Amino acid sequence: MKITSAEFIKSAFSQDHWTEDQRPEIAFLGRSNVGKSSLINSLLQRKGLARTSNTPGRTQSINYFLINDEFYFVDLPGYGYAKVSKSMRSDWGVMAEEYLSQREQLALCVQLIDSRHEPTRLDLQLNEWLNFNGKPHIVVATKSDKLSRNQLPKQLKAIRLALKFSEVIAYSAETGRGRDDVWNAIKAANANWP
Ligand SMILES: Nc1nc2c(ncn2[C@@H]2O[C@H](COP(=O)(O)OP(=O)(O)OP(=O)(O)O)[C@@H](O)[C@H]2O)c(=O)[nH]1
Ligand SMILES: [Mg+2]
Repeated sequence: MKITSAEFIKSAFSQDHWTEDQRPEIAFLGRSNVGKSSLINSLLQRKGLARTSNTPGRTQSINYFLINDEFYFVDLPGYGYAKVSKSMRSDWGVMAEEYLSQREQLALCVQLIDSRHEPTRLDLQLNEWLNFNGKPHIVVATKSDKLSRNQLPKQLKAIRLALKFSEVIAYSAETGRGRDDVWNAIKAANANWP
């Protein structure tokens, strides 16, 4: 994918701050610290465009990036960081849930899962929600560079078993592994967009 432009547009803290045009949106979802902002920077090969940090919960707003003037990347707040509680709503925040359920421009959800661990309860809950609601999505297994050549296939198998209806792509923001596969999924989603 040739990136001719990638710019930060805005941070939205509520629904009336969402963008107002009809360009398709690719949303990045996953628990705090899983590597959402790093994935965005790595796909765009722009260091520091989306803010990354070692402190979980860094991204608190919905952040819009306009790519090639054609589509948006949407960096959503991470879940599983705010207080522990029962429903996805209180665990994650009303904002992300509203966005996912109401956003008509949503062309693809990219769900991130840490390749080193089994999907968490909230990962499974989100994945079931995406399937149940018929939201187009792929799963990206992040930080694959932290696993050995023996460990990675085992972990991928376990993740694929747990998320049986989703395509899972191993990714590393350090090495760029999986970059072409993720871009192909994004291109396909944009091509299918009306
Ligand atoms: N080794 C390695 N580290 C990674 C990778 N992706 C992210 N990290 C590290 O993981 C930490 C969290 O990454 P972020 O991209 O900020 O995670 P996030 O999901 O955006 O986090 P929040 O915004 O807090 O929800 C940072 O220290 C990154 O450098 C990867 O592929 N490999
Ligand atoms: Mg982030």
